[in-house]
Amino acid sequence: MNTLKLRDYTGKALSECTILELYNAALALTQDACRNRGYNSGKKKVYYISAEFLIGKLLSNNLINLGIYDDVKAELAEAGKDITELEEFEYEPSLGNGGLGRLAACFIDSLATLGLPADGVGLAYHCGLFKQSFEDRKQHMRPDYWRKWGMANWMKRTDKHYKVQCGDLELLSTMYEIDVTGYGSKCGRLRLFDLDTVNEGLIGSGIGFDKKEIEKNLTLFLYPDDSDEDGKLLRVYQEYFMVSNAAQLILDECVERGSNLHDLADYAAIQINDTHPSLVIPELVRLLTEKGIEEKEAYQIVTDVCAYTNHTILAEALETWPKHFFKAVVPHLMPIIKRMNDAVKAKYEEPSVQIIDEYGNVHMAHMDIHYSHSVNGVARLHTDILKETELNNFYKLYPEKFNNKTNGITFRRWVIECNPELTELITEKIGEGWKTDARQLEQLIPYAEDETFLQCILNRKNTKKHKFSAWIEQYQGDKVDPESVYDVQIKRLHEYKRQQLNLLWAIDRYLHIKDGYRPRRPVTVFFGAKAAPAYVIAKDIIHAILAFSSIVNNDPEVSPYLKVVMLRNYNVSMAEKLIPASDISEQISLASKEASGTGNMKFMLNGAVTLGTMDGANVEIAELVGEDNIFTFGQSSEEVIEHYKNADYVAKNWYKKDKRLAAAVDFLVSEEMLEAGDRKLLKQLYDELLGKDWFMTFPDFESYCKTKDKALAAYEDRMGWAKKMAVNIAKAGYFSSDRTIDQYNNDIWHLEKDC
Ligand code: CBF
Repeated sequence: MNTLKLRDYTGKALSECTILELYNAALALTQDACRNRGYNSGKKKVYYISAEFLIGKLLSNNLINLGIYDDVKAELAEAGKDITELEEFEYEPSLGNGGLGRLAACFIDSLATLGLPADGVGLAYHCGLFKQSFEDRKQHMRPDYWRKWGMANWMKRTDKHYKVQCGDLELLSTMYEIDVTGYGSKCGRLRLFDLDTVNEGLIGSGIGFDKKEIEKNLTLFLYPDDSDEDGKLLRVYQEYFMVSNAAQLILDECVERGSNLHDLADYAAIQINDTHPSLVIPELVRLLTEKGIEEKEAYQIVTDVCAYTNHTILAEALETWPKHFFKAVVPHLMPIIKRMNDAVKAKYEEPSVQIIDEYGNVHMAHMDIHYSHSVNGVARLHTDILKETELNNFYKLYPEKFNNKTNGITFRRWVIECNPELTELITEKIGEGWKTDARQLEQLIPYAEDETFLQCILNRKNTKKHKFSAWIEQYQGDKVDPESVYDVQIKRLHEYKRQQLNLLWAIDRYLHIKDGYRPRRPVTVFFGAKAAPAYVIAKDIIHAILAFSSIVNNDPEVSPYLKVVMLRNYNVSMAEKLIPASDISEQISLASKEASGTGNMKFMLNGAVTLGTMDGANVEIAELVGEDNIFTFGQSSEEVIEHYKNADYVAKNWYKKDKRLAAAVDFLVSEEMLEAGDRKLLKQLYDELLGKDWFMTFPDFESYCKTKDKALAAYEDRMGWAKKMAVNIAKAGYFSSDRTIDQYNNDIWHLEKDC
């Protein structure tokens, strides 16, 4: 029973409190409730090391997990206060960027919920990614000072400090902790390291700062601009700082729990989330040998402890650092990495599997694979591609290490919290069980034939669409018709995700409407995306979307039928508002390139229907819902891989033979666009598409347009559409991160549950 009352934390009547006082009181209450629950513990613990934890706002999620949301809401209501005011007041932590970071956040929620002893380990960025605004229809970036108002109070400063030596530079860390509440369970922890000397005053205009001043800049930003050498070096400093702290913490804690270090694998599992934490491997070898363990044995211990998750096949994200970077930042690790490389070389001659290549570059993923006991991909197709193509030479050496762990999402945040309307409807039909056992959602299947239920689903979607429409108008002034189809693509801006394909469709529709076509129902195309600071074409795509939206939205002939909305500063909180309101989930990456996607799962769970390629986890979604309940199009991953192998794709040929496509592409540099936008940027994008189109937008254009037309037509059969929604919701249970984490535990970590 909850005995904690908000008024005990305010010192005065709630009705007299400011919003900040109420917020801080709710935060303190949450922390006490968490302490009362206690923390999952046990002999063996998993340390999930990640450069990102995109945790989203914390208050409501924590209150829900702790089972006290309704009590706090009622107490506030009694005092004439509305809990949504606190929710809106809360500032979203900026500790992550995209899918990988959001996945890490879902995982720590599930780890706590399942009673598994676990820590997330990362960095306490001051400004995280950046805050996006649009000026002159271009992306502008400002520091995101998220540790303000009450937010910093979520991070408890501890008295743990570690020395981290980087060449001549000695850094002293401080560890912070954020409680991670599980749903009806004990809690876990997110442990974030910072440097007291970091100085936000170093930030100049935009997000610029002196990249050489490591003591002052180390944890200012997540993924600082690495377009120059100093930026790249800074990333290596960050990565080493993160893992050295993690390694020291792990060894300390394991010894405290009784490990003699030879048996470290009985006390710790380390999950290396992508290659950013890979240096934990040589760092652990270094620390173990310092403590008297033979280097050869240290290799084995580290291999038994570490497991590596690959999140992408894109070369740019498979980190490779020149040897001289390591000599500058971690000279003491270089001899270890060299000896680890020699050990590999002695066993395997094949050049493509070496850790250090012939040019002296260190391949982080290669080190991970040789010195971990598990290598997993994040969706079935992705893992197959790793095994058969990208990492085939490694798979041949270590078939037993490779395994798949299809991603998942926490249903607490992605439906219970963000869509209480749908949650209530589901619970009314099938009871509470699905909240802890997501597979029970399947019990909804019979209701997909029940017209009353289907009407309820439509009504609740409608409520969410109206709410979002009101919110977006207030937030950025866009007027959106709730009767329009909400067609939504929200994710990082990357050419492989192909926001440009969606834009070309919108241009094509615009041209049709100008030609006199009058669609039966309007469509609103929503884009939400940040482009990495140094990613020029991604920024050009944002610019083209903004320029085009200004043309469409201001054209009285077109805007009753088509609107394009580019959301400013897209983040987790916005996704929580928009996903429940969405009709069509755009998952249109070039087949083979999206490792999994997790947005696709969130949309499905909230009754949006996927329009997507057979890529990443879309493949598994398609299998689960059946072809009547998803719209798929485009080249298969096999075809795409074949084209890359043969290097036979020529964009211009597609442009020449498809008039509709050519008209849409040409519109990018039309008079209207050049008036609305910047000639250089638009021309740059046009040239990129015609001259390269590396992610093969053109070959998929025709089938995309046809399939989208089919989806829009299907939308008009409201009962038919509601049935698709119901099946998607009912089949979403597989994508609970509780299932994913259970699989990690059963196959890789082998922890005992503390419950
Ligand atoms: O596995 C989580 C996600 O990671 C990425 O975002 C990544 O950063 N590599 C991938 O792009 C997604 O496909 C994947 O879902």
